[in-house]
Amino acid sequence: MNLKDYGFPAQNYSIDTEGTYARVTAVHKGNYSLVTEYGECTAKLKSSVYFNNCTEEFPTTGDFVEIQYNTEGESLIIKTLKRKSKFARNDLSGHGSEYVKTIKEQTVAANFDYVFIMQSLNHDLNLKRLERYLTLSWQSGAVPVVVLTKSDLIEDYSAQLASVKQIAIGVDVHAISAKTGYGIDGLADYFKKGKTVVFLGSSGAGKSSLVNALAGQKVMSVKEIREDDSKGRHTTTHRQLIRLDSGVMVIDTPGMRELGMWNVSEGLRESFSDVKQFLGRCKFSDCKHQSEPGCAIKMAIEDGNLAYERWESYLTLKKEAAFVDDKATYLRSKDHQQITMKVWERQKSKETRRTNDDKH
Ligand SMILES: Nc1nc2c(ncn2[C@@H]2O[C@H](COP(=O)(O)OP(=O)(O)OP(=O)(O)O)[C@@H](O)[C@H]2O)c(=O)[nH]1
Ligand SMILES: [Mg+2]
Repeated sequence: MNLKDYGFPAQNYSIDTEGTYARVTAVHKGNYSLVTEYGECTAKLKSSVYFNNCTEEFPTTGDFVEIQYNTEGESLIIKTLKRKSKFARNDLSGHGSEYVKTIKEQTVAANFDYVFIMQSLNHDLNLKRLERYLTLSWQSGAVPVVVLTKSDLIEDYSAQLASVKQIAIGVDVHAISAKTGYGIDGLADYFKKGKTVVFLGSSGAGKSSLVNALAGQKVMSVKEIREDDSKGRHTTTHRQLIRLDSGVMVIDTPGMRELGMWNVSEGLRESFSDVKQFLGRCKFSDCKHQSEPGCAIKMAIEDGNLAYERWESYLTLKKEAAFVDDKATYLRSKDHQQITMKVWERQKSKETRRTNDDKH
């Protein structure tokens, strides 16, 4: 097997490396599934690199890594290679009321060329959620594409399409049906050999169904959505990189319940370019965009050049991102302090043991 077939940019890496290069196809609680030039294998992280020194970023699905290949058992991951893109969110799921605890970056996938933001045209369509996806996707370093699924269920979806196009500025929007195959040919430009596409969206949006339609066979499980509220059943439970016969890699992901902002300065600039064009144009440079005279934002809204909802969304996401950034910095320093304390404690108990041994 040649790792280049999995999108490995071999020209950027030395062939004299002591280790072997690999791509992460799935992560299962500390166990990594990889593809290497020798075929598929499983691996764990090398503790001295990932846990003791905390120098490397934890690998995620889609990452290229360097490993110590073991022909007889589990290999060891020794380095996470530089990413060309990553989708990171603040993982708010499963936390209590104390907001400070909810600051946790989750890197969903890495090294992809396109992010397919998937929402179904019937019950799942949600513009506020779409704005979140677009902001995080622009930040990822790859190109976002909106894919509206289940077109076969709606006779006329022109209104939905128009409202999505209004907020997905500079982004291609496609309506498709995995069931009938409608619109799938229109995605051909993204599915070029060697490219990687990550599928994101709520449970039940039809991500795995599109994987299967592209593969021409069942590679991922698909389950009916709940009839009472049309919610998905969280069928896909881990992120999986699949190489299609066409030489394209697809990363299927579980439906995400929460989509908290992380570092999104670039993402906000791109996804809210309609808002950004008015910023900095106010009469006063320190304008708070409240009741000051000559406020360009206020005038744009009054003149109908900017939708109020867009301004509101922009403020909400910006505020959330600033809060997260603040807390993340705080928690990082706290983590560092805790690690230092643990090392000291370990050293101290070692010294105490040695002193006691000397006494006996
Ligand atoms: N009518 C119709 N149903 C579809 C289409 N695509 C998916 N479905 C149905 O939607 C349901 C959920 O599809 P999945 O592909 O499992 O959705 P998913 O996004 O992978 O969901 P999770 O794995 O839970 O995140 C299944 O019952 C599919 O048959 C479509 O184009 N048309
Ligand atoms: Mg799925």
